[in-house]
Amino acid sequence: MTKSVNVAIIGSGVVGGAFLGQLKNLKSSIKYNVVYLAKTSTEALYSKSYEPVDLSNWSTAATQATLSLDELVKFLKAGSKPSILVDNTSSVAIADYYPTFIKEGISIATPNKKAFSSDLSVWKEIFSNAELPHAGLVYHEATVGAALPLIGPLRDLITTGDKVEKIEGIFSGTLSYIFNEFSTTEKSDVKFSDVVKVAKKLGYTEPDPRDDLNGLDVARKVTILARISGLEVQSPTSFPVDSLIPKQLEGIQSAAEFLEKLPLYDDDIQKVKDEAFAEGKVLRFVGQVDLKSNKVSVGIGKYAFDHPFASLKGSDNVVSIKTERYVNPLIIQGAGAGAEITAHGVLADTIKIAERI
Ligand code: NHO
Repeated sequence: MTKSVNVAIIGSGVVGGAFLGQLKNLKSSIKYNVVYLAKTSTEALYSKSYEPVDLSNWSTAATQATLSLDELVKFLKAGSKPSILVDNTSSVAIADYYPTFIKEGISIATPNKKAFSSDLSVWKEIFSNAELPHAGLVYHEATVGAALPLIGPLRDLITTGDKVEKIEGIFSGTLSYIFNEFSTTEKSDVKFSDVVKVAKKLGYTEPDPRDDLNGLDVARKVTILARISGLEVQSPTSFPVDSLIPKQLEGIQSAAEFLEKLPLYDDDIQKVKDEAFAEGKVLRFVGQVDLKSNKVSVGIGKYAFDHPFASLKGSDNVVSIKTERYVNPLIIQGAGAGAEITAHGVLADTIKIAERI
């Protein structure tokens, strides 16, 4: 008999839309019944009889009001099949509900970093609930490097007894692009503010580039990797994070005014770049977890021209994991951003769950 699972999907934005496209074309021996699709926080597609949503016309089909999270748990539990919740939003409210879903036996696949990188108590509740009998499974590979294999391999190393010593990497596709263009192994006078503007124009930044430049996204990713490695990081603001937003521009209201004034501070970062260049080094925006000194940090680092971080291209991520076994660090590199790439990370997690439940 064909195995089948019920899937509830929340969010149909950049990643959610790509996820639905990939799920529609998935060739699998398991049948994925999308029994609930919340397109937005107010509109959903589902039927009381658990009739699967038609993925060929989800964007135009008539919707009804979304279920509350409590109602969604009840709806999924009353279905006759094991259930997977795919959260393709960045909602804190949904993230805060993960412990309940898991305790109720509903598994989760998500690229939403909020639950895993906010207060440590949420992390602990999620993973202690996951140990309960009949609990749901939790997969969140796409919360760190889009679909780059980071969380899975890291957990495998730790489960099999390896000890992580240091993780260091370029975790932001946006900041990877900005620094790869700004600080090169060839002498260049390209201005930081100009690179930020081009990155925005190419759609590499968040709508407000300050959400990339403040380093918080990287801090969240580093928090997740640190916690998996055994470091009890309280929150993504509990360790030093160097923001790239000049102090004097911190109080500015609009993104447009920020971009207009950013050139006034080009000389400061240019000086740091020139000093690094004179030492044969480039600047990169990195996150570090040092398990020997129990320190976590995010900020600008200097790397020799022949270091793997110096030759990065485009918006790629690169992560170096040094462990007792990997004396020469394990280097994982590749695209760390983009809708299709992120969506396939979430779908691969959904498949792993479906195979196990
Ligand atoms: P959108 O496009 O804003 O979509 C969110 C959708 O959720 C919207 O349709 C909204 O209406 C819906 N929604 C919100 N609350 C809801 C609720 N309560 N009920 C129902 N629907 C609700 O956001 P994205 O871009 O699709 O992102 C979705 C999640 O994936 C976020 O948690 C985000 O952090 C994560 N994510 C996105 C990307 C990406 O490519 N956009 C990446 C990683 C993770 O690797 C990607 C990347 O670019 C990383 C980063 N920018 C970098 O490294 O530079």
